[in-house]
Amino acid sequence: MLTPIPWQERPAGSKDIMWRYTENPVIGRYDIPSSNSIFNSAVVRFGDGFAGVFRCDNKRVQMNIFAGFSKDGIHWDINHEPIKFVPGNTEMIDSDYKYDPRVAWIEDRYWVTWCNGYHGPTIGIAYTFDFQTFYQCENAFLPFNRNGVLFPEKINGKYAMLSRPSDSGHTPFGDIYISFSPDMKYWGEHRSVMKTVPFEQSAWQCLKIGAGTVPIRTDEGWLMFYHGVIQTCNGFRYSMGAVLLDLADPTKVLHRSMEYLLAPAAPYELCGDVPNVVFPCAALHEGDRVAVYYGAADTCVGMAFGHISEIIEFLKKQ
Ligand code: BMA
Repeated sequence: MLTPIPWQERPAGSKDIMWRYTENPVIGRYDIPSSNSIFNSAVVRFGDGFAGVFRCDNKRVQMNIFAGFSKDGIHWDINHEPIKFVPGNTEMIDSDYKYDPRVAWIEDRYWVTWCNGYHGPTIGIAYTFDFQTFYQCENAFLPFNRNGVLFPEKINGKYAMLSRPSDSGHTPFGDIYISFSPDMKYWGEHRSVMKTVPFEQSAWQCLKIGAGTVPIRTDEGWLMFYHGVIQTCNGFRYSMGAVLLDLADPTKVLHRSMEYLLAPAAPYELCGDVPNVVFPCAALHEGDRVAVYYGAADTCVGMAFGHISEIIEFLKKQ
């Protein structure tokens, strides 16, 4: 018997397509002794429970990623030491910092991608079988790039990754691209997937967008949660939307959020080290249920729930 994914029914009287877990945040900023904040983190099924890779910034505010485990997907034991990588398909590469991990199960192992500091941010890749030993591979791209998210299976015989070319700082632009690789080492066939939307049509995603969760295979297409950003007079505001990509050709957008699915509104999303941030990095799904894990205000981790069929219907109406 698989352990069920975390779940709560939609609150009585709510018409929201997605709703927050009432016990949010599920991971607090000080949940390990060294941490200043624990946010933008990725979880997956593992054994008879769950495992994950967590972004913990320490009290010097250095960014690093840590493995963690949970029986129920809600209560987490995060290692107190960051992941120490061993060489994978190349020699060890310098890494000044690591942040915003994603985790995908592909065929026989878990693949971790993250924003890796190598003369600026780019996409780091590693694999693990057990969340104990992590094998670091070649970076996918030249700097600067962020939000590398793998598809959970090969597409036309190749690994596929979404990413967001960016700049060296708090990038004021950015669209989502896809790249393919025969071996997880050499990446090419870079194609545009989706762009920001003009302010007049969907302002929450008019400045930049970035891939969020490992796409979920559905009968209607790949369902992926992403973040969109608007520049306000008080800085960037990050919200969550979703997209359905064509199963055979994921460069094709079938349906996409014009309304957001979740935007900063709860106190822990509005207040924190960086206010007004909802930043999805992982989704667990089971039958028609999905639980999305998102970083809140660059400080803690929250969960939001939805029914996949309703999210798809919502996207089709957009
Ligand atoms: C992005 C990344 C994320 C962060 C977000 C909001 O550029 O740095 O890690 O959550 O900004 O500050």
